[in-house]
Amino acid sequence: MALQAASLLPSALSVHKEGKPNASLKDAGFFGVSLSEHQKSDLNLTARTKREFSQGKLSVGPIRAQTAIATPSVIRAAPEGKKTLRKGSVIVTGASSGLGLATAKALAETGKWHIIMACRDFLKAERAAKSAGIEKENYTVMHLDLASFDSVRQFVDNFRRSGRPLDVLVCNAAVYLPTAREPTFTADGFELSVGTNHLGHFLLSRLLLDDLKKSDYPSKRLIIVGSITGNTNTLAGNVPPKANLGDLRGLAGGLNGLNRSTMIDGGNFDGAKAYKDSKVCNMLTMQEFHRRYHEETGITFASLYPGCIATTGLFREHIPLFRLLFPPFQKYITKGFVSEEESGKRLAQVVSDPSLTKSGVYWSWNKDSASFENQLSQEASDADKARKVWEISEKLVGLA
Ligand code: NDP
Ligand code: PMR
Repeated sequence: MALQAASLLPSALSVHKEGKPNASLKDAGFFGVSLSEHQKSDLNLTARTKREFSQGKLSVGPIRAQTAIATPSVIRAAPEGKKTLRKGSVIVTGASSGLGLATAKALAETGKWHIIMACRDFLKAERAAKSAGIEKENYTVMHLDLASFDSVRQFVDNFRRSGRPLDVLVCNAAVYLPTAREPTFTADGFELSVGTNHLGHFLLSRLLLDDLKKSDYPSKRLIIVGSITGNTNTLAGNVPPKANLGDLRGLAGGLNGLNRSTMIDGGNFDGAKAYKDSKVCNMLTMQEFHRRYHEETGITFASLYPGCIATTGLFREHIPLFRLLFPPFQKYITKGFVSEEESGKRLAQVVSDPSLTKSGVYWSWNKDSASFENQLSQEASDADKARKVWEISEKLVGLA
């Protein structure tokens, strides 16, 4: 157990790569929090009743992947005169693996959704869709590299040219670089984790908001995947290095590492912290969208923590020992583990469940896999910070 605990600690708690110490103990405060206390506060909240998805029969024939076809308007008269609903059209970023792929699969299996898999590696995504058994008429792969604003704009153009409506956008893709000693950068010169996870998605969702507004689907949604590790009101969020955006001086400085810091709070580069900070930005952005646009557009804005999906590619940059021990640690010790399949069902619920239409919510699931509205940490629910992150981000992505 001593070995397990040590090897599961983050870089700040002495992770070794190639035999070299990575960093020293910075903060051991989280050891004071008992797991049962945490689980009580994080998992035992009111369970929402899951209702059956009941949107009626489909009226649209198969749509071939890669083809540009205008989708018919939402309600059509079926031959027998009943009103039926067309397939929903959902973009999922990072659908080539993990949560994104599992969500695409879960949605495709309902037969009610056409999934646009927005991925940086076209062939990987095609292969992933095939091996997950997603039927060809239920998905289209479109190229999107969130680490390049040009690519984001190009994706939006291509998507519009496809003639498909946009009913739901899921900002899911992310990178996590816990062992990086030096920062790496996006095409536009921003630290890679915040640049991809937050800024790329910020530009994408701002540009696609107009498309969502035009949708005539009964429930239009914009979902940005968050995480427990960005929330310092949880045990997981207290594992160092903790998320902290500070006064946003690094973000305002452009995160370029030349004359400015690569970290949002202006501190020294730390890959694990950069990821957690990016998740705080994701959760703040969702709330700022809600405040600015929910009433006017009727769009549901939501975020979620899908559970600890300890087997995904997110941990590919971590040391092998971590990748080996992390799943059993989460399964048997924290009990926060969820399978990719289960996490996909959860996100698919946020996409399509008629009972999850409330906007501005950060969804989580309890032990019985029932969804509930979770509490965000103080920082992740700070309205003033959300506005500032929004205003700085729109300058950085060239929208202001
Ligand atoms: P994966 O690594 O399996 O999936 C991440 C996806 O993002 C991959 O498809 C990856 O593409 C894609 N991606 C990475 N960079 C880019 C880019 N520049 N442009 C386009 N796509 C990109 O990880 P998960 O499935 O675990 O992560 C999905 C989401 O879930 C993330 O937002 C993560 O923060 C969140 N999450 C995960 C948890 C977990 O325990 N795993 C817990 C809480 C939240 P490629 O396949 O080409 O690498
Ligand atoms: Mg965590 C209930 C306790 C709990 C939960 C639900 C998670 C989820 N983690 C918990 C506890 C702990 N973790 C404890 C006590 C430790 C110290 C041994 C610990 C360590 C740890 C590390 C080193 N945990 C991690 C890491 C990572 O590198 C992961 C990370 O932070 O990625 C950013 C991680 C995670 N723990 C989680 C979840 C969901 C992650 C994945 C991160 C995410 O996507 O947000």
